[in-house]
Amino acid sequence: MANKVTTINTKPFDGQKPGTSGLRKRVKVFQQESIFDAISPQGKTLVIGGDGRYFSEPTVQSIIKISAANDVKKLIIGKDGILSTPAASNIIRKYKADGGILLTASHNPGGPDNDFGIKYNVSNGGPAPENVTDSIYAKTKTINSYKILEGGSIDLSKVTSKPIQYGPTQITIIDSVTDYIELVTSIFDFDLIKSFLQNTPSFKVLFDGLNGVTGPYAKAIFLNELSLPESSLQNCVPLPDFGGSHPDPNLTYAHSLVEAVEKGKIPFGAASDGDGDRNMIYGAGAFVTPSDSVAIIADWAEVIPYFKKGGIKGLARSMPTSEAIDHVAKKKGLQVYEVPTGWKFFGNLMDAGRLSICGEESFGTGSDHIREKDGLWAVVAWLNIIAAANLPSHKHLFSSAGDFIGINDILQRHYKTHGRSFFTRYDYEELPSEDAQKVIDALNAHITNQSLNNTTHTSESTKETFTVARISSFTYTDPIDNSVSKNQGHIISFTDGSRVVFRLSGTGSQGATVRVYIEKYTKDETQLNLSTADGLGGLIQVALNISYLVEFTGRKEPTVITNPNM
Ligand code: G16
Repeated sequence: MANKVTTINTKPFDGQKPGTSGLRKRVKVFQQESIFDAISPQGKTLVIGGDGRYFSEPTVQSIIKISAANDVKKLIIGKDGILSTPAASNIIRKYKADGGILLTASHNPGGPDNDFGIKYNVSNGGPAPENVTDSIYAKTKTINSYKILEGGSIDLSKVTSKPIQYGPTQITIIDSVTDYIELVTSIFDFDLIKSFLQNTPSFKVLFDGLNGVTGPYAKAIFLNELSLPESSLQNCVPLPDFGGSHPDPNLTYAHSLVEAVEKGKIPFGAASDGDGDRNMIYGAGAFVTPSDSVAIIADWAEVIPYFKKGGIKGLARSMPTSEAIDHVAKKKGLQVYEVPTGWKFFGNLMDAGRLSICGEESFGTGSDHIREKDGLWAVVAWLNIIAAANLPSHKHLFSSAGDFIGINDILQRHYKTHGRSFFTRYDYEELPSEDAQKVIDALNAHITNQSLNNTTHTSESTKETFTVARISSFTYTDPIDNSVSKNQGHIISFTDGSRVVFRLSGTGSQGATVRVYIEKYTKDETQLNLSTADGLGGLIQVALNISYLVEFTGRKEPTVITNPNM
């Protein structure tokens, strides 16, 4: 079918450094040149998939040609070039591939004027660690040619019954959904969930795929496996531009879910992002912060067959994620790890058998069943927990008088047992890089001069005072391979245990994004039901005052607030 190798001249080009998770750029930038041959894939088996966003199909065809010219042994490609990020991680592991190329910019918008992205995952199924992304980046700075094998396009729309030979490369097109459903149904108690749903007709479920990749996976889980009606799904047709929306499951961008849940008073709503690794859990009047979500899943893990059988080896969170999971770990006598932002940092701990459940405040939750976060996994975990909470063996733990134990009952019980970490995140997106850097430079100066320690700050609005205990820059030493990751965010700790974290996002495609994470813990029963804004009180104001963020950036308001009013 194909045999002539052609060398295409190219030149090094700027700005190709992979961020927190892969390289994300405007489509127009990617159209200029290719970086694929930087990963040296000779003799390897690679999995190819992605969220099906605009520009995916031509990119898969390019990858096929470049792979064949580089003597890749085997390509396993999702039908239509589609594999959700968690499904791809599973395929890499299940079929013992050497790695995978995922064409996704995650939750970033898609379409000709929006973002495209490329991620390289390694043989454990997880995002490439920093030493690998650094070597890819180095290659982009010296590249002067790449090879392609001249040949026709492969029909990606048909699952192959036997591999297609393309030069030296065998190509298999697989169903995008089957293996993932097999995995998920082996993890959770689907019989229990199904029986709870059937016996509790007032417990309505709504899943919003935000027109991302999860639609077909959600259909298989909610309609086929759980026999829910079609009305329990919305926006479950994957679209190359996500229907013009921003496929990010948070209260700002997943308004289609929030509105439908509130209008229909739906007890259980959930959404996932463009590539299916993020999730949001939201029932009528009850929003679960991602930090609370992972803590609650960890607390209830024994009702999930996968953990009941395998045990819990350890817990983990990214540094800016609230310490809610730490309180669960303490009660259960489990080790909890604090890693930098980026799912890639959990991989070594999982591979070493030290970590079972982990999560990030950025709507990522997951476990060691794969090496990526997993949106639908988290949604089914919550259904499994709710179904178990409604069994007589657990129901007596709750004082609720309603028809069933729902999201809010579980949250309230959790806060009563473990205390509550009020948490929010302010994002200042698409800032000029120089302005964002001024914020970081000023924090660095405070570290150098130790000028913040023991200073007291008063919020103008609430008159509360907060005293700084210390300011530090987060450095992580991986306990498995001892690799060191520096400059992973600035932490200002206060004497009352509150924390404020500042960091630059590594996933934006335009300018710089400053994220401010604000956290305050309470065990005071009279405070547990406050709104996030009231729970955090004057701390937000104090964080902004200390950093001079408004003055340096000219932004009076953040672009996105996670968890604004709940
Ligand atoms: C990626 C990473 C996550 C990280 C998130 C936010 O998520 O996989 O681990 O928490 O980015 O990163 P940042 O704060 O640097 O923007 P995704 O869903 O975009 O792949």
